[in-house]
Amino acid sequence: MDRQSPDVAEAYERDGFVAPLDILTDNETRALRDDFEEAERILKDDPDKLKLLYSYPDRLIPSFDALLRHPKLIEVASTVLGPDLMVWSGALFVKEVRSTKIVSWHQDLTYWGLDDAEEVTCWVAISEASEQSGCMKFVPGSHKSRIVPHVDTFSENNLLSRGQEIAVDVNEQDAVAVELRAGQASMHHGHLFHASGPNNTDDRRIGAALRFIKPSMKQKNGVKTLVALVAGRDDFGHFLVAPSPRGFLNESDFVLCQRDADRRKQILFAGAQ
Ligand SMILES: O=C(O)CCC(=O)C(=O)O
Repeated sequence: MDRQSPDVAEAYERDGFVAPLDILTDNETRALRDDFEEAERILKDDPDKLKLLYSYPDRLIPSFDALLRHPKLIEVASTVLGPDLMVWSGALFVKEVRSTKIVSWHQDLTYWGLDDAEEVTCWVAISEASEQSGCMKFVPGSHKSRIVPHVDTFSENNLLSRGQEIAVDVNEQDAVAVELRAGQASMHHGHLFHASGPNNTDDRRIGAALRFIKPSMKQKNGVKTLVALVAGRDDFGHFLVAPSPRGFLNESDFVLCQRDADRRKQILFAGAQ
């Protein structure tokens, strides 16, 4: 889809998602993947730092910080949220070669502790996301329901933090598989029902889930989580605005990320058994 088309806003309003959006060149996509896989190699014997890398690639690798500010992403996110944009999280969802890992049906905003729904995810394919490799599936129009009840499964096979899943029936027949070539993106609403299946291919399926929010949002418990201010201004001071990474895998950036991860744990696991 042409990202400049007025249809973007219309399709988003109607379906709760828009895809595919052409965002990155092959070279830009390759450079991001190379940087991420180089960082993985460097951290392979340090599980704590590796975990932070998956959650905070944008705070630890300069090219991922630049991705949040990519003019094409800013343009599509602004279509929905306006000119002032923060990124609340830029975590990676990685499904290894022939991995059985899945993501169960859920609505993103269920457990993030935010006070409003002024949020949109731009999910950028760093490698191909096909039905075979476990691309996301969306239920068009489901964003119009408010948050429905979820149950925690804590299943080992689920990439979500609590293995949370929607407790009401989701009709798989209604779902649309959103296939993306590497470098393309989808955007989806924080109330949209979505899920993804296993990776049955010989390549890793790597996606960066960029959570754009309006600076007027806040955490309901008053905690200031770490965000990036990527366009316009912050007139509210509800979040801790992160500096750009001080280098590639900089030690003080790890400290910043670990502090934020500790704060977020209290939010993401609130009420869990
Ligand atoms: O990467 C996936 O398969 C799921 C990602 C997801 O649920 C999300 O970005 O909201």
